[in-house]
Amino acid sequence: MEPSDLIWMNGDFVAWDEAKVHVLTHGLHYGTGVFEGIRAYETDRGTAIFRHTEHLDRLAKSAELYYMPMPFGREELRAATHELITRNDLQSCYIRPLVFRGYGTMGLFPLDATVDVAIAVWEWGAYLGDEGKRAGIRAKVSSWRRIGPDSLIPHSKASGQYLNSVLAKIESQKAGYEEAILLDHLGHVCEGSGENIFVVTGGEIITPPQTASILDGISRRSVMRIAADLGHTVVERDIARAELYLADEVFLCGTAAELVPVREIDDHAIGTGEPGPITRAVQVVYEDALYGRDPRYADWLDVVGVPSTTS
Ligand code: PPE
Repeated sequence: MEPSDLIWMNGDFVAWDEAKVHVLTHGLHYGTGVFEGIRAYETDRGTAIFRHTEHLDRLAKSAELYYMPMPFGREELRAATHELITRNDLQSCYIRPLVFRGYGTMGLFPLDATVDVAIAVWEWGAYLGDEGKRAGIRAKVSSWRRIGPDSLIPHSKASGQYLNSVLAKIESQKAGYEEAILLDHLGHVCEGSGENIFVVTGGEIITPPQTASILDGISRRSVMRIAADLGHTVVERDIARAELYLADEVFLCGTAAELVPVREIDDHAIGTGEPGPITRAVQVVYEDALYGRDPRYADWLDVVGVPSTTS
């Protein structure tokens, strides 16, 4: 993050230090924003954005769920992101588009407030550490339940909803663990504070279903496809808390975190206490897909500078 870097705001490229909002911005007070977390990797074909279309689709859906009209279309945001990465001279980066209710209206009825859009890009290392990706992390089941579908919208990647993740993350860090695992409103396993979760038992790969208040993760979908391509059975079903402790392997996945083995949960060693063979095998192919090394997943990459074929 250099002051010379640019940020895209409402159609303009502005200097990093000039990308400002008013203190009475609606989203700052009420969390009325939606966002995405996307990554671009250096590949043989050039800098490539992983599953860009799917992320931009989810951004639009997250906005729609909160009655927020998107002032820019998917193609405009895609082109802006390409130009931003090029102008900031980045070979790999994290990409953060944010759509939020802006300045000018206070109070809880937001439909008259403006909708602003910003995109920032920066270099962001391994979210749970390089060592975590290699050797696995220690996690704690949070005392905070994941937001329920009867109070907020788990399917929307909305800014205000992240207070839930923040509480869980603080609790786990203060207790000496690297990540929190949240249960859903019914007590079933849901996900990490910023990752989806997979459990491996008896050779079967299990992950919580859409009805378990998960974020419909794009890494999750990619991992499910890769695991199936490797010949594994992948099942979406509710998971009981004790199944975590009894599992042969557990891993988390998300854009920022990528694929991270979990070696211990609530002080129970998972399997042998080291990343298991299925986790490792899926992790290797997943990383190959991210870096464009596996031709089977070449169409998941949006190469920066290459025009869209969809419009
Ligand atoms: N659940 C939550 C709550 C979540 O925030 C993420 C992504 C996922 C699951 C995985 O979704 P996907 O990235 O589509 O596979 N979390 C983003 C934000 C992290 C942050 O600290 O900010 C991310 O990974 O970019």
